[in-house]
Amino acid sequence: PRVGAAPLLAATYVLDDANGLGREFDGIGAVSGGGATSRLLVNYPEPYRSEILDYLFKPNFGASLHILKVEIGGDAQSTDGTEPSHMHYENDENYFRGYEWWLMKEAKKRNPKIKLIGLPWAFPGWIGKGENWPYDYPDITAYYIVSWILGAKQYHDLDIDYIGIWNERAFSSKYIKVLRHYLDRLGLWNVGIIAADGDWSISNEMIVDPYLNEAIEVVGAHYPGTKTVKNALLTGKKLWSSEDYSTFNNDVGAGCWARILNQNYVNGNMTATIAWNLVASYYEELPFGRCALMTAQEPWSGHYKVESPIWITAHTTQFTQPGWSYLQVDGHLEGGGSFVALTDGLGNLTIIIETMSHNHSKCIRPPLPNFSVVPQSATFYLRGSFSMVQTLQVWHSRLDFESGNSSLFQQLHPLRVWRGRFSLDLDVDEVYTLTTLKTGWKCGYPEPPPPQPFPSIYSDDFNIRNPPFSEAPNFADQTGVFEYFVNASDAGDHVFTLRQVVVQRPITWVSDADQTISVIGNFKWVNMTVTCDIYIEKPRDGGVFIAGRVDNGGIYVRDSKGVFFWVFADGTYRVTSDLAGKEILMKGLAGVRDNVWHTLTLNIQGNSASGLLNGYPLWENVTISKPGNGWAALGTRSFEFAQFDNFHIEAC
Ligand code: 147
Ligand code: CA
Repeated sequence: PRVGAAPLLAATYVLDDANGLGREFDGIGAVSGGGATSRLLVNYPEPYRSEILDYLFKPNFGASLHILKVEIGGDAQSTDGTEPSHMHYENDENYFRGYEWWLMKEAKKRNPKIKLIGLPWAFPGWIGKGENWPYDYPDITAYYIVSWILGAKQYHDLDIDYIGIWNERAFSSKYIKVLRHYLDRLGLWNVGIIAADGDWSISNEMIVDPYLNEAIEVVGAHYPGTKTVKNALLTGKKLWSSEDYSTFNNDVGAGCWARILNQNYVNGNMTATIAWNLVASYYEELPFGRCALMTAQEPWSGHYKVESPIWITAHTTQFTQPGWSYLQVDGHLEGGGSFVALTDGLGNLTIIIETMSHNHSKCIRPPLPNFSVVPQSATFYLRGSFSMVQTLQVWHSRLDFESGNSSLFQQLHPLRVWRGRFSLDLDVDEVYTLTTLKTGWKCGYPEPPPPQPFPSIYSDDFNIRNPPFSEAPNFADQTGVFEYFVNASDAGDHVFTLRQVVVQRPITWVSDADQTISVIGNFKWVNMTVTCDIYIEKPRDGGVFIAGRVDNGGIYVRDSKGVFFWVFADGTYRVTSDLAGKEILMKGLAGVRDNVWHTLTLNIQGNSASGLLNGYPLWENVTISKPGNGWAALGTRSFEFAQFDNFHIEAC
């Protein structure tokens, strides 16, 4: 009853399967990695960790994702940190590093049908024999990738469904064919190749190279802006938005996600959409903080937040499955917005409608051309197999940008279909799911604990015999990889330590630093005392540091500033205000040697810093200006082995 308002725009839409169906639906998913986006999740205490995983993966519960895509760790920076490779060195193989194996198993436990995808962002240096390029030795690269797939099966009983080439970087037709050949030779026919996780341009080569076309199962484009290109359609392949979203997870992020989930098919014929990223489990001040479906960035408090994109996901995922088919419809609503309709071919029908307005559905990229959405009435005619449908379950969300009081994924009264038709009044910024399925569910868990800052007193002695993960809690590696290590022959108290293990510059995805670094703590820390036992392994020019007020990481790690206290195997020390070591505040002799344990202490108070070696003052009253706050950190001078023990911070 819109008294006094202009008559509501009214239009009709027909849903009919009599002339066949549209494309097969392949699922909605999310990416863990690219990079280190699940880093803090693994150390959540129970029951919160399981709750978060349930919200993401459990069918008919929350996001109920159909696809999980993970990074194949390459020992290099891939956005919010590094992820460890299963082959740090040429003769090295270990399928228990990092957390992606664990995450894939947790996803499978909840949904045995979830599809798994692996994609590298970076590669260990040996793959390129010194060149920063993974395609000079395609057999080596294929062997490395196929090993990851075989390791997934052998050590974790995980079947990988799809494998990618090189995230957002060049592809090589030669390499793709070699990879396909390796897969086939090993009987991995069921592993499909997705290419090339960048723009659509690979399709230009596919349509003139039948062997390349044959090798590829899915053309995957990133941030396609809901559109595809002619040559991609001409390949005859499945088209996916294999990475999308990457938008801050407030209601605008939810609006972005709702719009592209529908319109990637409506405008672009894409049958899967994958969000970067799954869960924001990295320090929020790293790049793209909270650009995830939900947030779980405080393992120390147990606090997490199920954000609105989770419930937008549920509108699709709870009511359709990979293997269903889209109906042939235009999908544009006359008053703006879109709809898709899907069927299992057995009489079930799911319709998802979104009416997101322009300003409430902008994604991080690409720029969104203008359009308008108005309140409208939509009448749907159900024909063909659907003419028998009598009632539809109704699930509804309304993003409210004025009150901030959005209503998310609420079940409304079922809708009667009268003589094969029904009408719906649609407002702006709404999502409706109309479905024959009665399995929809929204319940959830009690509120988790409230947020807390990172503890201001924190220690780790790394004394753990069988760690559940290869990395110590809360350390977020930004260049290099820091792993738990056992010195079996150590007679003293350094049997269990943390060791930096990347000794050759990787084939990078972005500009990793020339030093290695792992950050930890609270970005807002100003004053702090950091103490750590250190052990340089590399003679002559080897060196390590501890640091405070570190102000950058992720793809910007090379530019990190802070207060860095270095000691070197040649017996000297330095204090610098940058990771690169160019801005020297103080230097002198320390007497530190390689292959001996020493204790470093860095004390930063106001605009002054001091350093201790083995408990004795080494340098004092060094004046510091910028940055005013940041994380604590440790690391090495180059890609070299070094160990750390008895890490301790007191900060405020
Ligand atoms: C993507 C990466 O694949 C992700 O790992 C993550 O870094 C994500 C953050 O938004 O971005 O890479 C892109 C970087 C730049 C563009 C597109 C994707 N771009 O400018 O179009
Ligand atoms: Ca120890």
